[in-house]
Amino acid sequence: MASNHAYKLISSEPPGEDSSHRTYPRKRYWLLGISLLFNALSFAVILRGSHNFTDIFSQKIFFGDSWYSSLDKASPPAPLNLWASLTVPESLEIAAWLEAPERDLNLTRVEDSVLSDNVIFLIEKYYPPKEDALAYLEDPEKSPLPETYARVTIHHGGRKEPVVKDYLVGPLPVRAHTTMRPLVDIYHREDIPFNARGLAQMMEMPNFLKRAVTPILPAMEELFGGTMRGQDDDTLVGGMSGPFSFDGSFRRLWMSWRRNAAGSYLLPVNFYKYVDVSGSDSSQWKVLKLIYHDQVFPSTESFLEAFNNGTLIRHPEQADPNIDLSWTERKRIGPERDLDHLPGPRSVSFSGLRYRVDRQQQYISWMGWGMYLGFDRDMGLNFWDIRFRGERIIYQLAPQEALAQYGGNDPLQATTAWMDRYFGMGGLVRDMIPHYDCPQEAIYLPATSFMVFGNVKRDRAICIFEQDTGKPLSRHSGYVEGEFGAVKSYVLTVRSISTVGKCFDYLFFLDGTIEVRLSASGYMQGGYWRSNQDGYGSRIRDTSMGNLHDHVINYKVDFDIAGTANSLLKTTTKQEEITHPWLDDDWGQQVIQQKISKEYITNENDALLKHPPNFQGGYALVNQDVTNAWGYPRGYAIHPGQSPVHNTVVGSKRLLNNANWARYNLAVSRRKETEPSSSSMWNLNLPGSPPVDFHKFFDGENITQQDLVAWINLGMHHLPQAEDSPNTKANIATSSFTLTPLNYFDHDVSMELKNAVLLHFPQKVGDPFAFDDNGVKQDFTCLPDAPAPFEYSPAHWFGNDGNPGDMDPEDARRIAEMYLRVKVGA
Ligand SMILES: [Cu+2]
Repeated sequence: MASNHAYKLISSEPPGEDSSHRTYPRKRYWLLGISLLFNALSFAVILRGSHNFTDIFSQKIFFGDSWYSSLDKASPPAPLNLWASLTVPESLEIAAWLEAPERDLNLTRVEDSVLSDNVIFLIEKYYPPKEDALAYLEDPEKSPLPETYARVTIHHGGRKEPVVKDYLVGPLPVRAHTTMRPLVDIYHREDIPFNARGLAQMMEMPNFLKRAVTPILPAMEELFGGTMRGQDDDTLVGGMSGPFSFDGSFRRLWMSWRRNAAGSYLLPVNFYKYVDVSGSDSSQWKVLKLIYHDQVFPSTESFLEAFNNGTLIRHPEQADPNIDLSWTERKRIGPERDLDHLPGPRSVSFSGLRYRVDRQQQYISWMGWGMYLGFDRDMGLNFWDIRFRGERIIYQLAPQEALAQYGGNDPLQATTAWMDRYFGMGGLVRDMIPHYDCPQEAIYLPATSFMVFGNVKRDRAICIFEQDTGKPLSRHSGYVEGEFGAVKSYVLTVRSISTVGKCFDYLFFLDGTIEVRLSASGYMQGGYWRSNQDGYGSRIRDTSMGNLHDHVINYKVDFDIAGTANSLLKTTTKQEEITHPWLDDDWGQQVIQQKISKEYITNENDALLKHPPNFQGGYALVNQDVTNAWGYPRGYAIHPGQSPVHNTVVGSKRLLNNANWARYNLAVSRRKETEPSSSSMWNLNLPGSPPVDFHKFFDGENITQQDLVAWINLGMHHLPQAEDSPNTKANIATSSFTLTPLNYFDHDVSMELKNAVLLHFPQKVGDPFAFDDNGVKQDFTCLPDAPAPFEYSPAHWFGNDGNPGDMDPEDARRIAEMYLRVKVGA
């Protein structure tokens, strides 16, 4: 059996969760505090009289983002966030309970394990039943606190028939009647085949590659002018494609060799291997096929034979060890632009931040909005109990899955259909780069998620900021008193960035509108350019191309419009030709115009939906039993935003039944505790028999006045182009949908905002307009304090022994890049 590298954390501080929050040494904190206090006192002198000094001081205006506690605390409707991640001590306690001999699980700590051991893959909060949660939110004092449960995933590699199992452990904290039972009722199959498992033993693949590559090392070094000997300066690395399996009966994948430089994803060398990595004994893993520049070899031996006897058609241009790879770097290039040596504008909340955050409970409120934040390993940031002006609109808003299906004229691209949930979009959330990822004055919130080697805590996992949208929310010019004015438009953004650069944005507007937006950036997964790749993407360098692919991202929106009983309203506009007797004028009696028709979709099976052609009409969730003042059912409409696409490809074996949600723009189903998500982390590797088959949610049930969930997609048909090099740009690779009140109110509620102006026409010709700004003066001034110095720190790891420590950078890279960049084992 291959030896396994142990991921031991390098201990940095004594145990204790809170001790590692700080990124500044304590002494520097004090100095910073004293200097800021002095600044604040100085500024107090020049502040306008209308400013209450303590108000200013209590906000964050003068301080960098470490001073969260200065932000005014929000008041959540119930004191406890039911969806908060488990704390490090909580997950350690569960791990200890699982490891106890009486559980009989025969567990090995993952850092000391091989594939044939039983290991804990995941320990995570299991969200409480909605009924219990709603009762608690309704009356937190009298209602019992819902019991806490954890979901635990164990890789039973030690069994004769290795298998992956999910368990429900609880109630928590661990006590006498805490039990564990298989968690099966949320899946469409009993067990997860071992071949579909997540990545736990990170060194198995590098060690296998070492074995696989050793016989052909001289050939590869000659053909590619590179090395892959398991050294720090290796110039070639492997990269895999998914899925790894169809139904769990095997685990096989295509791998590509790439230059080990910045953006290796764009630097393939046109050499591929199909490898069998099935089962729990990695000594049995083998290479099944090799392809060098379209020459197919059924074994390593036959490849070597061709290499040695001269029948291999070589491409010597690749053997040059000095190929210029600098174009994939992100270093600045090109001419300077006028005035670009100056920093651009940044927004400053001169009057203090206008939102409130309960950092402990992760609750945010702003301008009538309120919401709890949750965070999980699979998909990261999610939202609970989203209320506007005191009423719940959405019980849960959560991303579900992100697929990327590729095309190409090579074995890797033609077979890739990633589903990112597998890798753990939450676990792979990156600390924001302050000022560059979010505005300078953004508030950052931490998130903790379990990532096989322990808990990873990121101090800047989530950012929150309010911005002026730069245009009015509503306005009208006019001459009659009361009609000339404008309401300013502000938006609160809550953001998290996952993997290499997927920016998940949730924007809250003053009129009750929510925009869900995803912007993607980072390096593409590119292929080796040859003329026979035409039609599958674009050449972006001498031998590099970007390959055609579709992104589709699915979100769960558990609406509660004026209660949980909701219906799906379809609105269509159509052209009509109509005659009226009163139209007997110069134009004739016939008029051609458009007309609205509305119908309720009553059966779930009819609720797998596409946006209507030309976007004529749309869909909304409404409560038929609760109407607004004008007799319309109160509702929220789902508007397509930018690039509202569904997946182009239907029927591919690699996405046969594991991403059926991607066939539509949106779908609406009855909400069930047994259908918490449209996907699972194992769906990637089980397209033929997925743990969650979305189509099974749609079983003919009536959806009239029921608790409904809208599953909404956004995405992008990514036709790469030269400007995707080195990175895809977030302005173009953006997709969104909007949820907006539809007769939910009796009028536009943003008219209640005081950040508005009403202009009065002058009495006398030539006089300036009089105005009413509701007393909200725009002339707050002060010199904002210099932003905190730029600093960026690695995530905090808490090992499975509970001790905090630093991750060796190479281990951190390995965990972050998983199968996307695999260096040969040492
Ligand atoms: Cu893309």
